[in-house]
Amino acid sequence: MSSSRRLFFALTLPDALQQQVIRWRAESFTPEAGRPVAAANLHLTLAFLGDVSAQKETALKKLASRISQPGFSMVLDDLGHWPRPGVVWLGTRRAPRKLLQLAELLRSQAARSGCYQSPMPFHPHITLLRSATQPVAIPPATPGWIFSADAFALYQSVFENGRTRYQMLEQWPLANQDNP
Ligand code: 3AM
Repeated sequence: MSSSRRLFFALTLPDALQQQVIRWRAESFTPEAGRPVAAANLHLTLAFLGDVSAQKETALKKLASRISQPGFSMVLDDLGHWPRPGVVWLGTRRAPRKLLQLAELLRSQAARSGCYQSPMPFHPHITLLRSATQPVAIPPATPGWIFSADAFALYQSVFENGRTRYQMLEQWPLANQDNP
């Protein structure tokens, strides 16, 4: 019998950046704005995979291990609110081509492996607040952090005790880092 797990590929925020973002978030949004995503859950989704069987998970890990893409940096200088899913997010006005290529590669591999991929264009973002369905005062600017990505990871979304926790299952390096 095979079990399935809810999976996605994502970039992990380095610890120092994670801490800077949550400190700034606490000063920048009121508690009414939405429910803060736990620091350890902050990530940039590259490809959502949905419920994946153990067999398909093994195949996806094999494909991921063969990816040879370069690392990249991006400036986190964009903020937005999507009232429909109720999400306040942090992103970039200039998505590096290498980020878009990595996401496209993972999404097309996922689609070929039978994971449904949304036809919506990829909008790289880090979800900061959830349940943000009411109008939110979005700060005019971010501190402009630099997010350097030197690896990508496969995560499992675990729902337990009324909470979602993202657990990293495996991580793969990106090749030599260069400029944004
Ligand atoms: O936190 P973000 O927005 O990056 O919204 C979910 C979260 O992304 C997204 O996958 C990430 C990990 O759960 N997600 C959840 N269900 C989804 C779906 N059906 C989805 N993305 C696309 N389609």
